[in-house]
Amino acid sequence: MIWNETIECMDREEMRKLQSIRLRRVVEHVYHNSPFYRKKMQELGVVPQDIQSIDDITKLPFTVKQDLRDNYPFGLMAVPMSEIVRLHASSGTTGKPIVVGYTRKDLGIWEEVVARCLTAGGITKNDSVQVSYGYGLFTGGLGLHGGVQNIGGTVIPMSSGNTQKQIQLMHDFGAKALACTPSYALYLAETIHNSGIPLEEFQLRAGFFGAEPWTENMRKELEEKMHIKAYDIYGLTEICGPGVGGECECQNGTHLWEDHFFPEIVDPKTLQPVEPGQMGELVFTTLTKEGMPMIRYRTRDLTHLIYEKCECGRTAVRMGRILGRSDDMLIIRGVNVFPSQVESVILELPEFEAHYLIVVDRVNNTDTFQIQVEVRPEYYSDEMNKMIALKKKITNRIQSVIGLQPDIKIVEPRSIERSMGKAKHVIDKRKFE
Ligand code: ADP
Ligand code: K
Ligand code: ZN
Repeated sequence: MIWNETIECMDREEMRKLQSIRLRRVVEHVYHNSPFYRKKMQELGVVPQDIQSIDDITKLPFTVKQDLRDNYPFGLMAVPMSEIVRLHASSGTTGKPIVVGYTRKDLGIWEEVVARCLTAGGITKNDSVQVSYGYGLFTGGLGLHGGVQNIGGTVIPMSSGNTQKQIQLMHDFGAKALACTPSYALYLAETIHNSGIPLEEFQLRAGFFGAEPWTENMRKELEEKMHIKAYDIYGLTEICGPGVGGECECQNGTHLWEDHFFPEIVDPKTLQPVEPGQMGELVFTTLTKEGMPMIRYRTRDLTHLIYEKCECGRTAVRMGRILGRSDDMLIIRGVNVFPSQVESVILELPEFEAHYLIVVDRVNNTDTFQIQVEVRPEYYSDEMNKMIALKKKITNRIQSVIGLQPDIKIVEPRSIERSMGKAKHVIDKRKFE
């Protein structure tokens, strides 16, 4: 099932023509209506006439998160506030929040792309979708909400939290799909299991998980725990929110809706485009946004793009799993570590749950690398030897994958705090020195 076949399956040359037309239009728009972008372009000596085709995109300046902070709150709006019908914001980790504004047309585009994602995951107007992303300034809740309504499905606007009730209503209302972070999905799965209600009494068959990095092993875990198909949905506030891309039933990369959000991959150091298919930093240009267009926005997300046509029939470019944000990369004793690598190893071992916490510190001028991980109840034992053997097993495995010996702390089942939104997997105490 394809929501917008003309676009999603468009011949790639045709797509480039469409992107070229739209790029010219958005560049005109920001040059004339956004003092911020006009100034940036003038600094590079670029005028709208220099941008004729999508290939000219590399002539345009990059935009970074700090630009949004420096222009807080409304400095990047390219339309009068009377045209802005919705604001969203992301807290970020430090400093001022990032604020984005949408015109009515922008909201329509958002509803369109989320509809594509849901349809790609097999959801139709006959289905109900429980939206357990947070509602409010965070884009997750209202983003999915708009998409479900657009396809004519039944939205169950749960928001996050109230976990017992989530389970009850999911059961009673017969939700076909669940949309939330993978961390919260894991928590919900555990709660279903503990509720004593047999899984067969739920009608859930798909999950739309995103807003944080997750791994293939986490997908397997969630699919097995809930008897569903788990689909990736990707997005970020600056570009529009969830729905910038979504996975199809082939589950082989996340299709990016490149008629609206043009993706590039650049080397994060040199900012030059990488060879097609190589890993680098994902950069987006919004081709159709009115309220707050983004030109070459650096996401900090590390991934690669796949341009071959997908088996589902869509030609829309696919993105590989996001390794993490470059900001999330830990450098421990000189070794680069992404939390997603740790997650992947933990989930390969049947004895452990997907709940973990990485604690990094510096003691006597040396980095310490502790991983707290929960053992599954059926493997938990009072016998010292058994636990020591388990610890050795996971230590060796992580050392061989990451190249760094961790200090493993096996903790009791259910002792690591559960997350209802984006999970916090790292405590880096070195930052507070
Ligand atoms: P914040 O910056 O406060 O976390 P956002 O909700 O805008 O606010 O977060 C967007 C970021 O979340 C993305 O840039 C990416 O790092 C991460 N993200 C979103 N969806 C996914 C996904 N499906 N897979 C991996 N990471 C994701
Ligand atoms: K308004
Ligand atoms: Zn596909």
